[in-house]
Amino acid sequence: MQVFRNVCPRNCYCSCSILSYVEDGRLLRVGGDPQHGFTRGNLCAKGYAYPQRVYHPQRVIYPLKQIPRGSGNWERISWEDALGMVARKILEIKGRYGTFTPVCLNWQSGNYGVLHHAPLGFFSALGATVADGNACWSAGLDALKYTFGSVRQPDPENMALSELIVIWGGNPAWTAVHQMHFIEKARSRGAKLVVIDPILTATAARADLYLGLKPGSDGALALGVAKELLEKGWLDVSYIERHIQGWAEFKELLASTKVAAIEQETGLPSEAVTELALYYAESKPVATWLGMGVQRNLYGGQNIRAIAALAAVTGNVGLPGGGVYYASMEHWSLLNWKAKYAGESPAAVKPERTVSINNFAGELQKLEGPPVKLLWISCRDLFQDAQTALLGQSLQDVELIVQVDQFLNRTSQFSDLFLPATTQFEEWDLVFSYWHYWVGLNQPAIKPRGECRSDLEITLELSRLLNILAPGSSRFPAWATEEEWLEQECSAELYQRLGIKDFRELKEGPKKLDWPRVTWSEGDFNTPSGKIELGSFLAAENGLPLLPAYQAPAKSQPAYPYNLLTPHLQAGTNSQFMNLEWLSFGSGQPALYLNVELAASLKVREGDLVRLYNQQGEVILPVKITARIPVDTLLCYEGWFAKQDVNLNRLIEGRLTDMGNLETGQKAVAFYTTFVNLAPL
Ligand SMILES: Nc1nc2c(c(=O)[nH]1)N[C@H]1C(S)=C(S)[C@@H](COP(=O)(O)OP(=O)(O)OC[C@H]3O[C@@H](n4cnc5c(=O)[nH]c(N)nc54)[C@H](O)[C@@H]3O)O[C@H]1N2
Ligand SMILES: Nc1nc2c(c(=O)[nH]1)N[C@H]1C(S)=C(S)[C@@H](COP(=O)(O)OP(=O)(O)OC[C@H]3O[C@@H](n4cnc5c(=O)[nH]c(N)nc54)[C@H](O)[C@@H]3O)O[C@H]1N2
Ligand code: SF4
Ligand SMILES: [Mo]
Repeated sequence: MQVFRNVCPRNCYCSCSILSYVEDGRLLRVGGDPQHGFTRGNLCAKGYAYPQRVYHPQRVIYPLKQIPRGSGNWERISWEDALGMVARKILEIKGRYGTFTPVCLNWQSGNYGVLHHAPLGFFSALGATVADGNACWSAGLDALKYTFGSVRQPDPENMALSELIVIWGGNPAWTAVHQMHFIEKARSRGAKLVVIDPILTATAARADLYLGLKPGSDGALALGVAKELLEKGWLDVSYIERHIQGWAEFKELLASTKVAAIEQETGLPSEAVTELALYYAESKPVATWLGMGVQRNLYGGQNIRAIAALAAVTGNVGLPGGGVYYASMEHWSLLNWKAKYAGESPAAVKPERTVSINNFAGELQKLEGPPVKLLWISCRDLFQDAQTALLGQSLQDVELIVQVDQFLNRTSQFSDLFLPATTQFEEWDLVFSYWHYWVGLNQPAIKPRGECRSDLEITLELSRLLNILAPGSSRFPAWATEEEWLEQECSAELYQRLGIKDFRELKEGPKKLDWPRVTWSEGDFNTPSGKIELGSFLAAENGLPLLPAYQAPAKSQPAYPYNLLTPHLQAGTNSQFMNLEWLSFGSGQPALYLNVELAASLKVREGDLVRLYNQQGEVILPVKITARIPVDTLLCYEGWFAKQDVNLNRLIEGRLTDMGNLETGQKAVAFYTTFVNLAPL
């Protein structure tokens, strides 16, 4: 038996290091890697199920052509014919329109490995249209940028040093499983855990204090707590005086905040506000964790600003065990990003035209200039977007649709060509985390199955073909192998901070970057004023409130009285994994969760089918009854359930959040500001 090192490249906080056990060229099983200090020898259930994914009978291992589109009639085709068809089409389009902008890339979160950014580099350098924006976190990124100047968080392993951990709109017991170790470590020393979430999640179930507020009302709660602390004289005045800009205005904002309005907005009694204020007052350091759930609401950005303000005025920024956690991307700058920028600098390789990744179907129809005629889809299931009901109409005039993936998914109905991608066990790659500082390597533990190729290899071959047919048309570098690319990706500083001289040394185990464990300890904020900006002129210039003022979320209308929440599921990662037998437990089946009282009033029983609908469309789901959600809120986990597909996102209207364009080019979709009605069938 040989043992190889791999990393899980999913869009997941943990980026686990994997030990892959191979016999006779076959991946027998995988295990956690004890050398990875963050995951400490553990994976999640999805991670342990990888062998089933690699050898899944439905995994596509040869290029396929669908004749005609939408028929499900897939025929095998050679790589040469498939990529030849794409290259000729790209050039024909250029000839017809005089520009490559009718060629479009839609790429997102299927695989965040460094080399998987290659399609971005290739299509940007070509002068094509590239879908930009980000489904996860745009509003929150902007909110933190306005407040602190940069999105920067402490080492998440430091959470073990906290006295109080307050999680706002995150469910790490499912979505960041290994962080729970550091939370429990803190608790074993007496720390307390507070969870603020409309749903009594698996994380909330462990909390010392759980506040089940109304969706979108976090800002009201945070301001209410700050007001209470101010009135009791429990704020950190010395920290405020040294580090905060806009304190006088913020104080006025608190003065004008009415307790009755907080109760009304959050649905929480004033005692809950007092209780949370007491937790903040009695503990230091406090770690504040901003989950992504908070900012998937219309005014999610403003709510994040208010929560960050609370962390600041209580003096919980810049000290070990304290700080604001959301995301960590600054260490990604240690990579050269050659794949992402086609071997050039970010400034030199800008897409000719962009289209929002959010509401992609709707945005395609609004695009100015030549329409999209060729669409390349990689690492994406378009049914994860909002406005999915428009997809058929928006894609019908696209003359060639190419999809690169491991499985035929919902998007495949629109694809003409399907190109089979390798898994992380069949390729070289480096994977960085957007949460912790460990870096790991993917090395080919097994040969690619069938004719699978990595996104980089496919991109390289397409580039080569284009340059044969029309010399000079593609600027994408011709460094041939994945290993050559990785050599180009690693900067000297990266090696130095990892304490290695060559990326191949990571075969011996993942390494942790030498990177600051505490953030903002020097008070060196990156804002224009150099302080924490509770009053942000930059925000005001961008048409946002100067202060983290609370903006009430959209309210339900009589026709659609229920707020539908569609958060992330336990047994999958977005659209991935639910086609594996091993993972059809727990949240692994589509269901609509109804509050027990609502179910009684509607005379609906467990397992009954209901029709869930709004002005966008409808879906039919079996009911599960629960006491864990409020009576006017409905819950259905997002994801793709291969056996019983539900086009859930046709219900997502695609209203935009208040922020997001500063950091990711596009405002995010307010996925959780969705209202529906339901009718028993
Ligand atoms: N209703 C609702 N919708 C949501 C959300 C929500 O909370 N509610 N969350 C949103 C969020 S945060 C996100 S990040 C998006 C995620 O949605 P997407 O960006 O579409 O990401 P995934 O579903 O993770 O993966 C997409 C595809 O990538 C494929 N893939 C995996 N590895 C590779 C590879 O190496 N190469 C290629 N070419 N393909 C690969 C997978 O098989 C899968 O089909 O969904 C969003 N949609
Ligand atoms: N198992 C698993 N892990 C994952 C993923 C997955 O799909 N499955 N996806 C990965 C990706 S791409 C992402 S973006 C992250 C997302 O992971 P998380 O950060 O945990 O975010 P969400 O699942 O979107 O939402 C978390 C919680 O926010 C709550 N919420 C909704 N609206 C509000 C609100 O207004 N206020 C408050 N306080 N809470 C609210 C929801 O009820 C939900 O319980 O997880 C990553 N990890
Ligand atoms: S999905 Fe997340 S927790 Fe699970 S193996 Fe992958 S990185 Fe680890
Ligand atoms: Mo995400």
